[in-house]
Amino acid sequence: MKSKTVLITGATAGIGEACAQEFAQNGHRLILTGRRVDRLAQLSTDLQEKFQVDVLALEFDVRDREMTSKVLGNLPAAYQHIDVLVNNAGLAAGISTVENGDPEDWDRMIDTNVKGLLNVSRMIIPGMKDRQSGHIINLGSIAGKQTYPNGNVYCATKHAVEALTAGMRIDLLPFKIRVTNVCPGAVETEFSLVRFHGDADKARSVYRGYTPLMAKDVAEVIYFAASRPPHVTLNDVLVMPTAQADATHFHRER
Ligand code: NDP
Ligand code: 8X3
Repeated sequence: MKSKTVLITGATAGIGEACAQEFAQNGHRLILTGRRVDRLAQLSTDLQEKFQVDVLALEFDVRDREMTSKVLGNLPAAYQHIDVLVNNAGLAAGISTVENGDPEDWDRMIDTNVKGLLNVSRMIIPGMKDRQSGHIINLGSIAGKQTYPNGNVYCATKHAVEALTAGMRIDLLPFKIRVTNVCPGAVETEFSLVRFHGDADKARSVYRGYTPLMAKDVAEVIYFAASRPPHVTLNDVLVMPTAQADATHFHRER
């Protein structure tokens, strides 16, 4: 595909960072966002040097609607024409029954995964509508299709992403804007470290005994979706480790 401007939220780690690598190596101009400014700066420098692409790094929290609007409403001219938005920033916080859950964890998940996605999308969609082109790729999950024990609130946020993706697709249909839901199973990133509030042993145990997806595996799927010709949309992609049948069935060998 011709060179595009691609905005990736949550590019400081995991799937977002792998997407940045994937789009950069294919020669696309990037806008990378996240809260950890050191990582953003390092990644931007690395990609600029390695692939000679333009990179704009933007530090903001997608939960902060005012800041998100301010930053995305004042993009430098060269970055205003966004062709692809990858709504990737997201997290799970905690894993427990509802009555034992921490309401602060609920707020983090709902505010990031649902409202954060909306905060970013509302700033990017008008330009796409004006240009009658664009592609929004949302990070759903197997957790947006099924629920699993103690996953209640995280699963609810990813079910919301599924609904928002379908809703956006209908609303944006007259404007030739593609909307894709990419739904991975288990991917070994910082996801579980964040979910278990920094407990590395618990995080590692999630991926014990089988080969999970790597962030690059998901980034390649996202790049494939983004690089289809304009008349082709991948609406919904469920991508799983071979050792995972659904949200709860894993084949562990070790
Ligand atoms: P990581 O924890 O490795 O990366 C998450 C990214 O999101 C980081 O760059 C982080 O940046 C960013 N982020 C989190 N909260 C915020 C915030 N409030 N504002 C801005 N950026 C934020 O996780 P993954 O790469 O695994 O997750 C990426 C997406 O993929 C998520 O939406 C997740 O739900 C989804 N997913 C993950 C799966 C998995 O098994 N790993 C499976 C299915 C879906 P920073 O902290 O610097 O702000
Ligand atoms: C992340 C995958 O199965 O932990 O969305 O919910 S899972």
